Amino acid sequence: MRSRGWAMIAGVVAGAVVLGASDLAALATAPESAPITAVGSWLIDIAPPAVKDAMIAAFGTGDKPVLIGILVVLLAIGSAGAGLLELRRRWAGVILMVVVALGVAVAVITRAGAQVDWFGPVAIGTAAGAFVLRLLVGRLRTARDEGTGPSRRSFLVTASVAGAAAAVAVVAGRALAGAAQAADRARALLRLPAAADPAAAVPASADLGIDGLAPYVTPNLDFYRIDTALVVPNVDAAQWSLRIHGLVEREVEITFEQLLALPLVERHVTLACVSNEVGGTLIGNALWLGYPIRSLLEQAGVRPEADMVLSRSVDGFTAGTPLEVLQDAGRDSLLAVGMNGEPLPVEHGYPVRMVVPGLYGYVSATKWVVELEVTRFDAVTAYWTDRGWSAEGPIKTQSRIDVPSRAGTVPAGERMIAGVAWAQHTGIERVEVRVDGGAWQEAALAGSVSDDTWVQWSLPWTADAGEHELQVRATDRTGATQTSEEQGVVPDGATGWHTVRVTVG
Ligand SMILES: Nc1nc2c(c(=O)[nH]1)N[C@H]1C(S)=C(S)[C@@H](COP(=O)(O)O)O[C@H]1N2
Ligand SMILES: [Mo]
Repeated sequence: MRSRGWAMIAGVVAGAVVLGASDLAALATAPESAPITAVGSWLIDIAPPAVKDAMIAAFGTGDKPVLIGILVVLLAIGSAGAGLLELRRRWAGVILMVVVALGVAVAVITRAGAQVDWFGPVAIGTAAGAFVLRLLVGRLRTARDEGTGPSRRSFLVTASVAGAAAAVAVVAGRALAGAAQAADRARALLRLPAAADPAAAVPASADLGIDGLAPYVTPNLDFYRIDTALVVPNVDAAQWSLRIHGLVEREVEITFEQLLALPLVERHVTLACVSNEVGGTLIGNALWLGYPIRSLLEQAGVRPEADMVLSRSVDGFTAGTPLEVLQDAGRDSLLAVGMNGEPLPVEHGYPVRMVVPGLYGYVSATKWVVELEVTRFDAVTAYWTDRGWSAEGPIKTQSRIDVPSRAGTVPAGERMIAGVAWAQHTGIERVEVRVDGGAWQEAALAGSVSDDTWVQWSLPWTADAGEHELQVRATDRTGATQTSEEQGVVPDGATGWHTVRVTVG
């Protein structure tokens, strides 16, 4: 191989050293200060909505590993370029690294909760990488100028050692960062109090027990996850507090201990994401334990001119929720601490999140929540509103066919068509199914605990061999039937009838 090829390898090794050294340094600061993570979360913040929506649509919950992967590839390409530059001209590659590092530094310091010492990882990583680049390209140059072998050999030895050290540092850094998650350990030790106002028992009739049909209550591990956090916030419950301020008579601040000492209620609520396509799976039903937000707002004394609560997460995310929904005595809007009988999983908002029946998550379900600002819709905008989504986000009535699934062939004969339907806080009145554009047939509805959850439905079907098109539509308790008009998820949720084509054989 010619010197240029080796110089590119030198660059890639130096890039790996940047990653390894900065990951280790980030152990002393915060995971969010690691360069790749900081740049990734910065990109998430500034990405045009269309790009974000496409990422979620294409990769769902796997969008973050894909983003990290893209950044690592870009880093490798840029580093190879730095190697070439350095070979052409002494210091040129190092200058490229420093310029990129300055950009990364901007990404780091604009993260929510950033501290000055968060510059440490990028500085240390760049210094280590630049040192390795100079060393390796220096060896190459000597070999080239002298046309001798030994220098090339010492290049290979140095590159291998640096590369191996970088790999070990990346693996160790990631592993130690995971182990250092105090939130995981504290959560494992936490015992939540029993609810003063327990949930209604789930009737056996709520689960039809059909293979492939979403269970009435979604297990925590299967619950969809959507958020902008590249690394899950690691919140110390002992340090956590929630501040209620803004258009209030008196500011209220509540600690985790105080929250747990309040009379808690437990309710089943089905959470849904506005990015859920028709037929999509960004929806789940869980049993939430928490304290009514309405009672906290009462303590603070809301001023009459207010009409919105801007909830803020420790990670900088915000949601704007209509005040009247949060104050509604007939609606259990919760400051939740428990999910399906456990403390909130860290990725679902530990220690505290919001859950509001009937509203999409982006306007209501703030995870790792630390602040409620009582304000006005005409005074402030929330995270997704700034990115082209509607300020208000009531969940649209929807229905989904889970069985039979699109994949594979359905055996001919007596089958069940089954799925779920939801109109949170309004309730599902009726679900209808039609086959091959024929007459609508009413499906049987399973049981449910309240209008705040989805409901399973089923319809027996005599399946004849051939291709068939199945469609579903739901009618809510206001009498409104889902529109057939297809609308994408932007700006306030998808519409249309879920349609599944199956082959019966
Ligand atoms: N801090 C924070 N909270 C957040 C979000 C976020 O990006 N950051 N996303 C919201 C959105 S869009 C949805 S749909 C729900 C999803 O909650 P889950 O991940 O527990 O299912 O969380 C909401 N809360
Ligand atoms: Mo969402």
